[in-house]
Amino acid sequence: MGAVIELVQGDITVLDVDVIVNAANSSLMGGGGVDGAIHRAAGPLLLEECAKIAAARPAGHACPTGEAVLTGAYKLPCKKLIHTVGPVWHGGRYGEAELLASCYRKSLLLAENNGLKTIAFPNISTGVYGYPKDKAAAIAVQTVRDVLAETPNIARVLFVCFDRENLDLYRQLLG
Ligand code: AR6
Repeated sequence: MGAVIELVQGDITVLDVDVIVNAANSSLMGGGGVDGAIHRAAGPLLLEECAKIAAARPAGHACPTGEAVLTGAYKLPCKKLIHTVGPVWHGGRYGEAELLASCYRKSLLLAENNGLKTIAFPNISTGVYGYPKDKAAAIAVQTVRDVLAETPNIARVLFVCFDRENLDLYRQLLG
């Protein structure tokens, strides 16, 4: 049985899925955009858990770009959070595509290995980090389709688009 891929418009924090993915930065200490929205909705215990993870790792490298970390979800309706760090867009010749694909891949594998069957992704790197939305959407959809072949327990993947441009791009790619 293949997983279902769905497109959703709006705020990822309200979704009642097993796990939502956060587009974090490598400090894991919060920020703006979807990261800010997730921390506000989850409450201060999320930052406490992130600070503990950060304290055990090299300064500023709590989660390196392209990696993913699992935490509790606290006041959010989902069960868990995955924090992943997308690449900053520097023109496309600095491994950005591989790093962005790695965010989707590592997040799906982390969900699979923790028994989380439904997962919602924001459009990683397409806000403050400046990744061109068309290129990022193509990588997101292709990577998720590829990795789902290795994650038999994942039943549902939601792409959550906050802005209209991303929604239109994903609609085209998903048909
Ligand atoms: N629900 C779903 N998507 C959202 C929401 C929301 N509530 N809010 C924004 N988006 P960004 P990045 C979309 O900037 O580019 C933070 O400061 C937004 O429209 O959140 O990966 C971190 O701490 C965009 O399409 O993340 C990092 O420092 C997408 O989420 C840095 O930003 C990603 O935009 C990460 O930058």
